[in-house]
Amino acid sequence: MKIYCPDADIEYIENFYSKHDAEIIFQDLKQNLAWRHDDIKMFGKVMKIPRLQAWYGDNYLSYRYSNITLVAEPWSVSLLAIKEKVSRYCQHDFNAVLANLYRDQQDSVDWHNEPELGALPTIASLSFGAEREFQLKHIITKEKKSISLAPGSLLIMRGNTQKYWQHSLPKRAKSITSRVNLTFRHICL
Ligand SMILES: O=C(O)CCC(=O)C(=O)O
Repeated sequence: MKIYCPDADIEYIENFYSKHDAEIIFQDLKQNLAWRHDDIKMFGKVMKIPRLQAWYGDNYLSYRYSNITLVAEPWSVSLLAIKEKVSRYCQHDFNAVLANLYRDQQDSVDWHNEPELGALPTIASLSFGAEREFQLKHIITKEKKSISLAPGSLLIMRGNTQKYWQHSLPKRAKSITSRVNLTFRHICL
């Protein structure tokens, strides 16, 4: 299903994995990925980022944000199988994945886009575990869009999406159980 956003190319596939398979993958990723809890420096203060993360990819690719450099762990068997399925659907080659573990409703990711991925990047984002609200904001018009990301769903952002839209996953007041997100990317070498 196409999500209508001006200056963007966004597709949402709700049942990319069945609910049954999504739950098995969720438990596996939650237990077995090399989760880390990094610090970031914001406004001169050091604080923990509000989620756990893990970074996997080809040949020790590194990923840099907010003064943190993550060096890729080698692909696990299960991540490779997921990557193959996502690549086949998207007709796109990915060489890295950033995994996010949102432990509860207080974990989040702030507004950002992905300038380090170059012009017109394709990002494929898979969701497992609790359903969470994903928000998009046009950087010029400030128009907002919100998509509820179901477990087993795939969200693909292509073309101009990163140029014109930021995205975030906000904290929530009401209690929410954990969620794992995988965002497949192609890092330009
Ligand atoms: O968890 C999500 O759905 C979004 C993750 C994200 O924006 C990111 O990893 O850059």
